[in-house]
Amino acid sequence: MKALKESIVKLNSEEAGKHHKQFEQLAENLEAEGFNVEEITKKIADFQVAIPSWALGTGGTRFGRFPGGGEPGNLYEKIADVGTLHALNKSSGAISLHIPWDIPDDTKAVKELAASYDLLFDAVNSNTFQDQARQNHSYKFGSLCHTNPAVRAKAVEHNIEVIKYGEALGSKAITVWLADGSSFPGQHNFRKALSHTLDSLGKIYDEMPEDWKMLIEYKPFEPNFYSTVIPDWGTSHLLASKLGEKAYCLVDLGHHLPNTNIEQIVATLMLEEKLGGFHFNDSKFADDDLTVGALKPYQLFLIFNELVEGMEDENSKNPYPAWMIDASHNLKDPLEDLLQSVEAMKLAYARALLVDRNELEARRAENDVTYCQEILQNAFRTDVRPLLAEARRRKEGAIDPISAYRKLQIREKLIAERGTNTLATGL
Ligand SMILES: [Mn+2]
Repeated sequence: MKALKESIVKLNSEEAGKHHKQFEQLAENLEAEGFNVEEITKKIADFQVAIPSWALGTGGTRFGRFPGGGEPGNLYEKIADVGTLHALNKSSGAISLHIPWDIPDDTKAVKELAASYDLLFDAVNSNTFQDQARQNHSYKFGSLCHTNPAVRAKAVEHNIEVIKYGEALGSKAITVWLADGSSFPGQHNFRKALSHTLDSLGKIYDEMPEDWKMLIEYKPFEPNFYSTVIPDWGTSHLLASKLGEKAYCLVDLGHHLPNTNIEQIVATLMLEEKLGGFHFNDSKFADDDLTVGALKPYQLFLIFNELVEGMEDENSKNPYPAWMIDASHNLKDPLEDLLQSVEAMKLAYARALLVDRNELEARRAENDVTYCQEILQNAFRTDVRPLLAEARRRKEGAIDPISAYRKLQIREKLIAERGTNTLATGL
């Protein structure tokens, strides 16, 4: 890791001249518009996104999987990969574990290794959407909602076990995503399915440490195609409200029907102080799990605009949300893809910081619709890449992470070390 850091600093010195010119120009323009460039650069530098342990290998589709070489074969190698990302972009300082794909067999060693890369453990994720080997009760027809109390008890027990793993690593939240639902009309008693789910979540909630959060994810369809037990933010909010103050909603960008106004959902949940977490990805048709910002960067900006508005509201008690990437890709090098995703999020965040909120409110009060749009689009159209590069450079991250990744031949080195036939656990 020390060698990687030195190589990055060396590459930066080669690119410094061009970078400084671009940064100085942008900083001058922004200062002239009244922005505090130092403050904004610091906010960008502090922004951290959790990397999920399942995103470090090549993703598959239901038709097949084409793994690349040098994939991490165990949790220790996954942590090393997140460490590499963090060294390059200085914004991937946390890892989100999925249990049971990545069970920490030796929590002390896992924690120490993560700390050596300056990584924390973010929310842990349970899995009741697959049966594990030798499982005595099947989740085929649901987990926390199941008609059979023994299956529900098994799913509750699994979630409590995930919390225990998380506690040992220093996590502070559990994310619950359920595949529970029905694929045919008549299959579910909707009222019973929801009330069983609430009851099961309550049992998990009661086992959470005092300083933990439960993040409840929603999704309108898939893998079930007629109904899901938690289809939308309203149902997630209903459950979180009934469970108590440690339960929050989690928004996954891919878990909405086409054209849903996600930024408005963000605003509503923050107003209610119930937005606990965020899963970032992008999509064209459904839960495509494509690289963040690959298709709809303006929507991403509008979402960050609401997030920044909520986060900067001093009267709001909404916690600082847990950010995580939730993407799975089958074509690109997973590490390059993650660098692109984190970059897209930071671009949207930085642009949202350039929205003049006082001016926007003043124009809104006058119903100056044209100028309201101008304010947002001026921020969106600002090329903030030099700000991001400067934030990274100051922390000895790479001015250009993708270019550094290629120049330093990181994938080639991983293949030499791990071989071409490795297969990461996950989907
Ligand atoms: Mn998700």
